[in-house]
Amino acid sequence: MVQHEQVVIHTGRRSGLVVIVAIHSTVLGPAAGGLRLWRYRDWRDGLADALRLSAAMTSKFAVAGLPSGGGKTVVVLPEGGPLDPGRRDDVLRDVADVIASLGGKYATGPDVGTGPDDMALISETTPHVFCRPAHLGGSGDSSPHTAQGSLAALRAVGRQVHGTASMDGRRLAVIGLGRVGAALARLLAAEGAHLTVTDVDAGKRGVAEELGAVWSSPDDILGAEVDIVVPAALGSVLTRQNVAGLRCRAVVGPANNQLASPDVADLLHHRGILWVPDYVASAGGVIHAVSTELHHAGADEARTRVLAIENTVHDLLDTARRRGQTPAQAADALATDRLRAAAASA
Ligand code: PPY
Repeated sequence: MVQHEQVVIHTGRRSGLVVIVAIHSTVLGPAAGGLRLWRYRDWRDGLADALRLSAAMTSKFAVAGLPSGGGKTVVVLPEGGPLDPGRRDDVLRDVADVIASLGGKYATGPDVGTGPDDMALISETTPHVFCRPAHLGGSGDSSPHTAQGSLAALRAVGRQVHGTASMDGRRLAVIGLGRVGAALARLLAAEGAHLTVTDVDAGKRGVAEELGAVWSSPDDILGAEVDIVVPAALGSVLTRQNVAGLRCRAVVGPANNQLASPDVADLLHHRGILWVPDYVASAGGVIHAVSTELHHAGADEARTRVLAIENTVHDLLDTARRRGQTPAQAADALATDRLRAAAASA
């Protein structure tokens, strides 16, 4: 799956930073995928991230049944403190130039380190950008919808593992309290879930207190005795090594690229731990943005499409069980089928 149509590696003329746009596939339609501003030791690490994240976007759209392709943008930030605001604008304008040069083959959106205001700035240069603030005609912050979509995936898993979609009394460990993780933790707490939470930023302890959640350390939370572990932070949280220490029935959450390597899905399966592929559970944000901005769905219709993740996951788990596959294999097969069908009819 990791074979890309086009990858642009560009040094921004204003910022001097490396901008990488990876277009994995436009077989289903023009590519979309967020803009990640992140620190990497080497620009090649940023490239590796862009390649993996863009391939996951292709699968995300394919399984969601949306006619969009997979792409992603990564800006390699230098090590050190945060970008000052002037430098940030330079970076965003550099990114906007690259996107504009692609002529509509790829549109960006928010990802780790970016939000609606950044999208507004990019839209001064190119129309190929999702999730501008609502007052500028965009669909706004996608994170509440990503959280809703992950809750839908959790409900499908609840039905399968516990016989009920309700999160009331369910024990969950949420890893990461960024925009999506905190929104999801709030939804879960409101429904009566017992939460253990963590974040690399200890300043997020206040969120835990507010939700009546138990605070854990990022190192310990994977071993928490809970029903479901919910990855909601940066990728590669599940490794060959740490899967052995999990004490949960399932791992389901909105983080992208949760597995350090694809074979971790098999290790989880062998341990009897249900893993819903990240690109299925994290699709709520793009489903909402693309439905609203490209397909002109109203708020109710967009919400219905996000909540349909529950049925998508339910069907995937069902298919996997019938075929004796892991959910990852069933999801990959579904994505591959849809891409093949689209390529054949093109
Ligand atoms: C993702 O879902 O991983 C994204 O890249 C976010 C996103 C949201 C809206 C449009 C494009 C990308």
